[in-house]
Amino acid sequence: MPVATLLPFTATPSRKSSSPTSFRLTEKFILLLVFSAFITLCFGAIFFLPDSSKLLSGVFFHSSAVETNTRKGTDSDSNIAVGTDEKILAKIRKDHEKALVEAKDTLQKRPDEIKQDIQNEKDKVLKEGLGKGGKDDDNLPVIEYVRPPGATGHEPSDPETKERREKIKEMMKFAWDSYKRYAWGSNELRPVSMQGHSSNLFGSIKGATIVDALDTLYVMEMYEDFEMATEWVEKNLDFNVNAEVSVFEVNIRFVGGLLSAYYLSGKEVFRKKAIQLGEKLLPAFKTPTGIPWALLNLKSGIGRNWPWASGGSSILAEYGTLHLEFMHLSKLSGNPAFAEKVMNIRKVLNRLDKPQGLYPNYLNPNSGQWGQHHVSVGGLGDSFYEYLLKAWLMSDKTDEEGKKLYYDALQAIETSLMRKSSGGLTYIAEWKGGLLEHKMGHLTCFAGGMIALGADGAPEDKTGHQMEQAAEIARTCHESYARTTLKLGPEGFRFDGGVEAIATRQNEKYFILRPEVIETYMYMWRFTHDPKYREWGWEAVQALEKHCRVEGGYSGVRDVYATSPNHDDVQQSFYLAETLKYLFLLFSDDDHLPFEHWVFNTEAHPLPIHHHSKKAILI
Ligand code: DMJ
Repeated sequence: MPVATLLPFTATPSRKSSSPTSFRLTEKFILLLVFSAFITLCFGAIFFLPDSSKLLSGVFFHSSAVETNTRKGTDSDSNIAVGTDEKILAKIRKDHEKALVEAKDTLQKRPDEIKQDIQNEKDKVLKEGLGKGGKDDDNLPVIEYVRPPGATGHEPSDPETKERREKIKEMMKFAWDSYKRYAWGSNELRPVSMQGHSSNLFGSIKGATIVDALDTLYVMEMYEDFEMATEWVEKNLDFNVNAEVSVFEVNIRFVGGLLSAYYLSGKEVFRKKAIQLGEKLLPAFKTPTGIPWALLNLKSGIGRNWPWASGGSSILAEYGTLHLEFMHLSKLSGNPAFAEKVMNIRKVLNRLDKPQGLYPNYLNPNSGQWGQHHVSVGGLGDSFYEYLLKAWLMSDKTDEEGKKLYYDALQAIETSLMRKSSGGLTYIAEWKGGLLEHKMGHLTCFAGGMIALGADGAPEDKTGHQMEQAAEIARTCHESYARTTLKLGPEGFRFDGGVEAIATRQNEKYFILRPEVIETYMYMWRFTHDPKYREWGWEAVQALEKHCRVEGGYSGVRDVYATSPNHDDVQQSFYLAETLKYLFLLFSDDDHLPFEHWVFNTEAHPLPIHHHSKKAILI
């Protein structure tokens, strides 16, 4: 068969007529090969390329268009139809060529480039959203939620640890179920009288236990209860109350709890509620210095200070424990006001002289001057120091000012307040107008964990030294438990009058389910893996079970030196937020809420670290 007869499809009419024999046999063969390769490529492109839907729609759409046009054409249109056919053929050829070029481009891309293209498309869509104002229905910026690593954990491989971890979860279940049963919607539970309890710290805001417990339910994978709590928050959590609240307590428990619940679950309702509440707290900063009031009426926006606080002062641990939450509020709301308020507190403090480098607990918000010179790393002072360190850590170590303020303050504490008893116990005393009071509060015991957490970044090779200090404080606080009858720690213990780590005054002998000692065990365990910290934690679990567990939940006790417990009938919300969470983490692997990605607010609500190098939570 002459090869020429195989060519009518490719040779153009002009070529054919002018020189039918102008192709040699080999040329014709090559042309045939090129033609077959072209057809094969077209089919390959149609069926196997990632963007095949586009190609298919292109090819099939045009094919059917040809068919439709042909069908539509009448006999009288035949001349026009010939011209149209040529045009259509030319278009088909052009589309095929275009598709081939696109297919070739895609094939040449590496997988990471393809991924990047997809990301760019996504960003474009989000930016278009932002272009329109970038606001959602609640007028909040559109945020792409990314769950930070370690929000959930897994069972430890060691059977004893696994069993202990399970036990803590059972305790949480009992505390939560009891609250659900007898006090649902109230702030706290009265586990002896089995009814609700409301402290005036929260005004008439309700549900403190629900909000404080949200993240613990999540980290313990109690998802049904988490959903139930979420629904309550959605339908009932209301801040439009005509009542006075403690700005500090509402911030650490409610704002902190809502923020953590948002970061763990990604549920928008928590972001929305946290911001709403944050906005309600802003009027507290309307003072001549910007140092906030301790108490605020959420409806009128009128603030004041505790009547007992020296000369109308604001309290260091209260105005100094807003930083972490407020920085996150600015991030999540796009409103810089929150961050500005807490950065201004630093400015005011920076301008003041500090006696021996120490921060007095009282500061007058009108004059900007210190009140009574009382310094404490326990009540009234404690979490101010904690938030300096954590502000630095949460900023991915970019907040150099926070870092310096923390290590300078710790140095002053070491020099002026840290002492060793004759029996060899290290403690942090309190300072009143230049005189030391050799007393340490249960609250002060959090400092072991704080010092361990900061030891790694300590200047001048002090890491080892600070780890030793942290371990010594943990030991002292353990002794304060071990030296009682109930094996639970007193509210305050002394190192004078011939005693060490023992409460001598009746009003310091109570235990209200506080977390600080267990918090320190958890940090010490993470940093040292010394098994004694888990053992000490387990001792506390046994004491809690024996003396605090009652029919309707867990209760504090009035005297840890008594032979049998006298219950105070309050299941504090921080028992679920902190004590049980820290216990659970003590018996969990380190990759559950790892310190590289999370910091805990002072109520043990985990907040993510904003990693600047990576694309983190915010777009
Ligand atoms: C909690 O509300 C917080 O830990 C706060 O910083 C101090 N007191 C209680 C728990 O003891």
